Amino acid sequence: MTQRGTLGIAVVGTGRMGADHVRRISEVTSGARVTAVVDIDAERAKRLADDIDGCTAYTDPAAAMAAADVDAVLIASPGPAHEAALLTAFSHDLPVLCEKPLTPDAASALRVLDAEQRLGHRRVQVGFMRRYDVEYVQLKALLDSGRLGRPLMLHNRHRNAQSPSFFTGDMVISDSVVHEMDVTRWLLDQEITAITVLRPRPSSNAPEGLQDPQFVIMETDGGALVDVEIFLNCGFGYQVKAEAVCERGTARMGEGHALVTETDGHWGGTVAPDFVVRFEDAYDREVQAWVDATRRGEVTGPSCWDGYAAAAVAEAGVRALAEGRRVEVELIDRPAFYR
Ligand code: ISE
Repeated sequence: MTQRGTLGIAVVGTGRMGADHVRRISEVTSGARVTAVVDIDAERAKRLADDIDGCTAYTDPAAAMAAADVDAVLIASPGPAHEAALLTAFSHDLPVLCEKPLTPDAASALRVLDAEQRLGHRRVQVGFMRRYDVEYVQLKALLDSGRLGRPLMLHNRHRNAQSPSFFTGDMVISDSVVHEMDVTRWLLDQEITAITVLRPRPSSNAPEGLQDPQFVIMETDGGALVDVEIFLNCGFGYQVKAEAVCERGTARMGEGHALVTETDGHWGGTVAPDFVVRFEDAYDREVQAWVDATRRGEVTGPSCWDGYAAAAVAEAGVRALAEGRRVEVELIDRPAFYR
């Protein structure tokens, strides 16, 4: 711990998400400060560090994690780099908040699971931030109450204004729909057993060769059906909506009932431009919960098991997209360590 018991955090990856977490920890989160930023782009890391007292810029995650003023690690680098960063954090027995996906596929996620179990205690909270979104928390509380009866179906719509230039059809599943995979498991407390991906004619606004939108259907071990419209080039903004259809009623979230204006014969509201804006409050709550738990010597929130389970579903989804068929999800038995 640095001065006054404040958690010194190394942020690995200073792209859109990592830079926003640096801002969040520096300006919003209590009980923590950024003492290291890491990026292969040395200039970008230095520009961030120069604006923060006592913060050092690194290009090597291992060097940052060995620093005396680093007590915890927030991994916000691209998914394929997560396994190495996690294993390095484990070698220093550091607590980690790892942005989703834990890793892009089941095999690498299992290597992380095995390494964490060898430590003998949980070290990772996975960055499935929708579990901290107020509307999703209310939806889960309602479903858990039983007031609507058994959930039969979930209808999801997940829209981005524009996909990043590097995005592939597989990433639509493994980097975007992975949120609905986790939130389905969390809302229903069930595992996903099979996945099908349907391919509408791509939007003319999607980059050449990108299958966008896609329509995903998932089946759960509790007999529920979950569908996801994933549309990453909708053009008008960032929207995440969900509707639970239960035996005795329905519940919807994400309808955007924030500020509604009426003027000049028109009425309406606004649509967030991207996920950093739409889920700002959820990210704030997620990171504060991680810092508070870490300072208590605890690990809470989504575990490596949740990261592995989502990776296994995503891997099956990528196959379903490629092969045009329903693919069953293969999961190992859940270790007692994660029960
Ligand atoms: C991004 O990484 C996210 O996590 C967003 O929530 C998602 O909407 C976006 O499609 C992903 O690329």
